[in-house]
Amino acid sequence: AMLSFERKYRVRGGTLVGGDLFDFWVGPFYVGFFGVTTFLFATLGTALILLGAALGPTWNPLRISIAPPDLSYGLGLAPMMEGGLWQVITVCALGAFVSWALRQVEIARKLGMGLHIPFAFSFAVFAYVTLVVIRPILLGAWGHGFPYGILSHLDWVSNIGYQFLHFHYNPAHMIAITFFFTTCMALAMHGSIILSASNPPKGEKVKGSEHENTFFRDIVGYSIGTLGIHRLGVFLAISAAFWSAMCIVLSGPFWTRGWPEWWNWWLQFPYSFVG
Ligand code: BCL
Ligand code: UQ1
Repeated sequence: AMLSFERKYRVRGGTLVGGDLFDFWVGPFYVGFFGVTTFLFATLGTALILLGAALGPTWNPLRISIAPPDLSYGLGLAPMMEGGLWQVITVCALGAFVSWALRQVEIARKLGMGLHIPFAFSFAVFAYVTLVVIRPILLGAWGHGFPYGILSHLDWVSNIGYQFLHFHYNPAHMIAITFFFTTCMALAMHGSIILSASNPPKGEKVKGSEHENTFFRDIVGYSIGTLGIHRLGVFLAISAAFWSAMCIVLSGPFWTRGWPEWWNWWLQFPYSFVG
């Protein structure tokens, strides 16, 4: 069944590719040219992961892993069972993520909305592209991508981390983590203020933005406002993904020693703040 407002918004147009050809819905889902390409890339990619699992040594979901080619293949194509599967799956993933972003663009255009959602999602895609395309190209081998598997990708993160001795000293990693944590704090504050304003004690009226503003002014002397908190939230979240991409692209292509050593400039500063 269609919700009462859904019919009103099932309007033609806004498409980037295909004109009216794919401008229709299947159940609640808008299709569009990029709905078709998302579906095809995602289905093929998933099927190839299952194929890789079937040809691999285990069906244990934690242990299934599809590895990139050996470093000796450089930036060339590898045989299917030697990392070629990983290469095709990566193309499928990129195709699906980019298609998804473009489907967001088409729906936003159809509804006469801003492009904030595809803009923000692009930063997550950019972080993935940095891991499996940009950094491997800068280092000269697809083998620098991460393996597709639950435990195997954790092992990759750990190994790359220790290659740089102590990844916590990577300044961009510090910034990324700070943005992730601040994003959580901002959403916890926002979610809880909205729920508290809309759930007054029995018999009292629901509270609005003046109460929300007053709460934050009383407790921290400042309220960013009901529109402002959403601007802050999207900025924090986008920054988390952006600085994640920075922290890993720096590691190898632009800094090859341990990250603790990067701080030598600070330890050798000619004066001290603490005597
Ligand atoms: Mg670290 C990376 C936090 C300790 C080594 N580390 C990261 C970052 C993040 C982080 C900043 C990963 C997020 C990211 O990239 O998002 N690390 C972090 C924290 C600690 C930490 C909080 C901690 O100790 C408290 N890290 C360590 C230790 C090192 C270490 C010290 C290991 C020993 N860390 C590394 C290495 C890396 C990180 C190496 C990285 O490579 C990684 C990073 O920065 O990567 C960029 C970005 C988001 C994405 C990439 C996701 C993209 C999603 C795509 C677009 C869509 C997927 C759709 C999906 C398939 C569909 C699902 C369908 C469902 C049905 C819905
Ligand atoms: C806030 O000031 C505000 O405006 C009233 C919100 O909107 C409902 C919020 O959700 C939050 C969390 C704040 C407080 C934010 C800061 C940076 C003080």
